Amino acid sequence: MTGTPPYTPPKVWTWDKESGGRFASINRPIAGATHEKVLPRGRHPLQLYSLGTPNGIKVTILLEELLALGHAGAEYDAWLINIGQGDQFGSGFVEINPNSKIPALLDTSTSPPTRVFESGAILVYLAEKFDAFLPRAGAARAECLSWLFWQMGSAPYLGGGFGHFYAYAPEKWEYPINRFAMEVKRQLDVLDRNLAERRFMCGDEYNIADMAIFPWYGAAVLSNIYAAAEFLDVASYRNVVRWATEVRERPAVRRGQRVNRIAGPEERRVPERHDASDLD
Ligand SMILES: N[C@@H](CCC(=O)N[C@@H](CS)C(=O)NCC(=O)O)C(=O)O
Repeated sequence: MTGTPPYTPPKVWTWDKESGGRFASINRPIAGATHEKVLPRGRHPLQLYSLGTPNGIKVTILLEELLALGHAGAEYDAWLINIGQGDQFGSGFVEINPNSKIPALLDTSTSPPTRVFESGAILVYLAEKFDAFLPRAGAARAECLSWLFWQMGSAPYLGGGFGHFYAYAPEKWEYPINRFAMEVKRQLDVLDRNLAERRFMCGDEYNIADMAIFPWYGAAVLSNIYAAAEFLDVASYRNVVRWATEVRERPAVRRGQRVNRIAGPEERRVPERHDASDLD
């Protein structure tokens, strides 16, 4: 009925075979470094170690927005961490992110340098540092943080759940695809209802909640991620499409989306960024 092959879990799980899905070669049940590798450092105060994925571009979008606002202190070097080649398990990267996932930031303007990992923590750190794109207090700040944390909790169902089973698993199994398609459609409806009343996620002001949600849910409605646009009927979430289209047009969003990008059209790839002119 479900198309799921029969499987009886053993008493204790052991890592004795690869799952066969895409990314199987980088998945491990243990943390820590696999090899010694010192991270490179550039001339700017902010050193970003990342890749142009939805989680990575949240940070480069914010950095480009800060630079567009005139915050020269937001100049940054963006170094490529190629997760397909296991760079996230190098000793230098693990020192700044023990969780071995991009993005990770090192702020060398503090003494000693400050490490920040998890995209949401990086967005809050930078927004506070430059006092921009995050309301200072009260209900407006609570609303922004609520939507920011909504993204952190929700996107794993879209990517690790739906995307994994619809696009990357070795076979199509009805049970997990059903379960995660239902949840992703519910999430899109949450966004759609919110954006029916508001121009941006928190009202009239664009902030880090939009920057966090756009790379995942904007891509879901505008970029056919996982080749699932028709399957999920994304066009029916009209308010999300309207919002995502407006966010996509922002010059800083266009710039940020190209940083640390190693896939897609050649002219949109900027594997490393060390100067504004790398994007001009
Ligand atoms: N919750 C984390 C998720 C980061 C994440 O999942 N990064 C992925 C790329 S989008 C990664 O580095 N994967 C490498 C791996 O799992 O080994 C965040 O928001 O920063």
